Amino acid sequence: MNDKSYKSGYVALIGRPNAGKSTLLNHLVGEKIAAVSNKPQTTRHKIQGIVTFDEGQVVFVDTPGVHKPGYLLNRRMMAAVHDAILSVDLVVLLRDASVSTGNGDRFVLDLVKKSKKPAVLLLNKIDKLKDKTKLLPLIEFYSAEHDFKEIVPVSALKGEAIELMLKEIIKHLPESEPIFSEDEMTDQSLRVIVAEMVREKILESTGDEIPYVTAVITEKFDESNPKTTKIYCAIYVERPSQKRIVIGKQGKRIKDIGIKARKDIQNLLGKKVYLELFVKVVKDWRNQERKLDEIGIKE
Ligand SMILES: Nc1nc2c(ncn2[C@@H]2O[C@H](COP(=O)(O)OP(=O)(O)OP(=O)(O)O)[C@@H](O)[C@H]2O)c(=O)[nH]1
Ligand SMILES: [Mg+2]
Repeated sequence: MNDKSYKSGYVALIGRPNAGKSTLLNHLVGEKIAAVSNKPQTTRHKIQGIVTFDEGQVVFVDTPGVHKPGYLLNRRMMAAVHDAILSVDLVVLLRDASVSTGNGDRFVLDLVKKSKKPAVLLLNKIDKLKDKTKLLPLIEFYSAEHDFKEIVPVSALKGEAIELMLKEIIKHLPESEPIFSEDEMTDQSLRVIVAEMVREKILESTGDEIPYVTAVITEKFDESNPKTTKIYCAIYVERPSQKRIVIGKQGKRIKDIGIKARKDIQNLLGKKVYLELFVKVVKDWRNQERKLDEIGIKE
């Protein structure tokens, strides 16, 4: 590591909900550490993913999608975005290139501009574009609006152009020793990752309302048995009617959520897992400071 040209730094992934930030983070670290779903507002707090390679180390900071905050939960989510932008060396603006530009896109662009940080634009989901010339007006629009260091069309899902993107990003980071040791992957505890895997499966298997009113917290993580890790997670909802939805007819939905989450958790731990889920009604948790602290959505 005595090579003078070694570079490292922090890079924030910023964008609208659903742009593909967490998909990119997971691809970069090569493990599923962040929940991904087709529902907006999947990510609720900052998640670091550390990528170490020959030329440098990049600490990517995944953030919640930029949206108008209503509850205290959402205000904290947006505070996490601002905090991330302020604390990094470079900002990556991630934009879903398969949808047309709206007010939300302009709002995020303004955030990036105001930050005065060096910025790279990623036009994501290019695998969805049959006609790649559709990228040209987007590139024109963004280059007229801001002096992006680089503009790279990518597919986070398929892993297209990700190596190229890393090369472009590293150019703009300071020369420095690695920040973390080579084997480190994330700042998230296993408890939090596990809870996020469970929440992801809830988002996948429920309709539009439930995702917003659900939180998951790992209450017990018992590794005393070397063969099987026992994990107990509480699922918060706000009303008894929502509890019934999450549990499903004869407990079918929650069983299904448990089976799918357990599979992901076993993959991550490389070990057998016993997973127990239970649903708690916690009225208005989205506006309760203490509950949010407990869940890990910090001020
Ligand atoms: N086709 C395609 N789909 C993608 C790509 N990247 C992400 N997606 C999908 O887009 C949806 C949203 O992905 P996420 O990674 O959760 O998006 P996000 O930006 O983290 O969203 P929030 O956490 O809500 O801000 C998921 O269904 C992903 O599978 C891509 O490159 N191509
Ligand atoms: Mg996300």
